[in-house]
Amino acid sequence: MRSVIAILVLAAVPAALGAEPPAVPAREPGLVAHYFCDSPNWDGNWPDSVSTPPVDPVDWTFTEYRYSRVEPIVNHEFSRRGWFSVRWVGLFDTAVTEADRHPNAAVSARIDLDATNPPSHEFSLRMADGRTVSMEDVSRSGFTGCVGVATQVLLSARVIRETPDLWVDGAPYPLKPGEQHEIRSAQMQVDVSRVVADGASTATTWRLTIEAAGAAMSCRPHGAPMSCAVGPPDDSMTPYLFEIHADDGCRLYIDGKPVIDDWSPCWEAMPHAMRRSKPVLLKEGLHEITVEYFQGQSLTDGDFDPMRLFWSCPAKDVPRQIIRPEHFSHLGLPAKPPAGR
Ligand SMILES: [Ca+2]
Repeated sequence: MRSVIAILVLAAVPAALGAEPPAVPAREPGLVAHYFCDSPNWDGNWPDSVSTPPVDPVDWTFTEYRYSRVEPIVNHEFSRRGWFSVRWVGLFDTAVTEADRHPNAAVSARIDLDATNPPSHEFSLRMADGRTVSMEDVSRSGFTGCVGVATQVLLSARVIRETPDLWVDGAPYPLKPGEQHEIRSAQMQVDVSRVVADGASTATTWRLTIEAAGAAMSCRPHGAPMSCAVGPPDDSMTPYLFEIHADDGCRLYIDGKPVIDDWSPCWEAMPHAMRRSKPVLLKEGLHEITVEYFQGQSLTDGDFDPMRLFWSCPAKDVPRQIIRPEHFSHLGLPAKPPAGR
């Protein structure tokens, strides 16, 4: 009872004196990025001639705090040689806007279709003139190819013969088994042409090329309704997907829980440089977010190493895209360097 009275008295003092209550820090746009300088060449444990270091990166990153600054998004091409680590911290707002639903991504693809697969809905083009082209058409003996403008492409990884060459906004986009991918655009140049045999195989192969300057890209588990990737077990929770394209290691935490954790060197051109989360169930609103990255060696001067944070939310019709700046905020730039996460 005494403590309750004390609280009541303390609460009444500011009003009695006419003082303002303690100000709640206002949210400001952007994330706070803390930069650390790591030991050059990790003290000799990762010489330039070696692709994979013989030591654990965790022991050589976040070693010397240098500075902090506010950054609007996580979308970098670090061009400096060097050894450094970055930790972005702040708040992430899951509320979706119309701008999220209609991004303009640059999509470029060259995909060899395996016509020996059974005809199915696993591949289809919807052309601007209303025609459709599916795997069934490609498999017909009289098919001569298709060139023109399409508005929609549906792809499943099961139609792919080789590792596809698919790029979205300059980053590789690996197609994974069990996922169906949709590319939408008002104007998308497509070309399905026969691949000239190299003598190693007599099988007929068709190559799909796609070029679109303004496209929306989304993916969902194969067979799921187009409007929802994963059925949320709780109506108040929505599944979100996160991806990081990084050379080298990266981590993502939301509300303190690991969502992506791959603290290993990785060349940007390798498919596994795109790290994908599992669906993350979140309530709509603000969440704490921490993103971490380390840059190990760049093999050449002037090399550009990416670190980009993407999201998608099929349940809210948000295709895969760099997370826009409207979703990030922070409560002020700290005066002191951070002491760990
Ligand atoms: Ca690197």
